[in-house]
Amino acid sequence: MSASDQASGFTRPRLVTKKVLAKPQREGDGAVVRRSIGRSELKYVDPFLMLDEFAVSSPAGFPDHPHRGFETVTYMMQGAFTHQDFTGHKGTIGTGDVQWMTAGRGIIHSEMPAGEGTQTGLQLWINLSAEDKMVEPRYQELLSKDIAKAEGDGVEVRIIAGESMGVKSPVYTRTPTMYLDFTLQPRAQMHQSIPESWNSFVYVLEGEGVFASLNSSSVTAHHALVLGPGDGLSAWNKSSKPLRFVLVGGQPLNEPVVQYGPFVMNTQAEINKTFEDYQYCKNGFEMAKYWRSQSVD
Ligand code: FJE
Ligand code: FE
Repeated sequence: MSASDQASGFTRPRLVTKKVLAKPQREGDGAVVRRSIGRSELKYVDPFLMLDEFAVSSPAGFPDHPHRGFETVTYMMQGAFTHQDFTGHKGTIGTGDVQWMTAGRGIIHSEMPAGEGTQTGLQLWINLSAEDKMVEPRYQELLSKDIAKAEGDGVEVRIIAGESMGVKSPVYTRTPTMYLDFTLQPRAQMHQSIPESWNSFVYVLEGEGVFASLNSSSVTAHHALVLGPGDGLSAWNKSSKPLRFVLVGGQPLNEPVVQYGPFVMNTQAEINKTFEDYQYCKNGFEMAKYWRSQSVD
């Protein structure tokens, strides 16, 4: 065991089992996303259904659409997004802010860029267990200034969910989840423990990094790396520019998944029921009857 392993307390480093490049594709109304989790080569990393890196300029965006059965986590990288939902909840998140939305039994909302130019960020979809799929919708909003941070030895981490370097996020994760945003200066390295039974992946945002084993080749922006079994991850920045990536991990649900776009349930019968609820504005979709988002221009 090396000194750094001892410091972070893991002994079985995870290796990379899959590397996927997220190429730009169109989604919503004229928006462009780089989808990593959720594309055909990487359908589901239980409990994670989707990871999109979005880049959107007005008038493109994600107009009125429903969700049921999972959570969406929106993390702004640059610029701002305004969301409005059918319960009257409305707000704008800016650079570095996080909106953690538990859609549960049902949300209908719009998500539209709020500023001039290109607004960028990440949206992660986390599945809910059968037990939690029909919970009341809930928001947890974290402003950038309130996000827990830790730093040292050329490493800075923003703790969206979970714990790193002894610092904990206040976010409540119904499906136990870690979501860490690391920036490594040139020559810096990181060692992060990850619960052994969890699935985990890395998504590279900026720069290039060496992940999992020191002799592996470096990985550049827009790549997702699925990690294999083990209890931690190491990464190194051997380049001359900062390296930024997110490390996401979660306890697998090990349940059947039947997805129809924005509805994610356990069985086809539940999906059929969801269509019915949506169509007839029932069981969580009551407010859909007359609601339309307002133009934010
Ligand atoms: C959605 C197509 C979509 N990625 N990233 C179908 F585009 C969406 C959707 C999003 C989305 C929204 C934001 Cl703010 C960022 C995204 C897809 O809204 F929900 C379905 N069903
Ligand atoms: Fe949405």
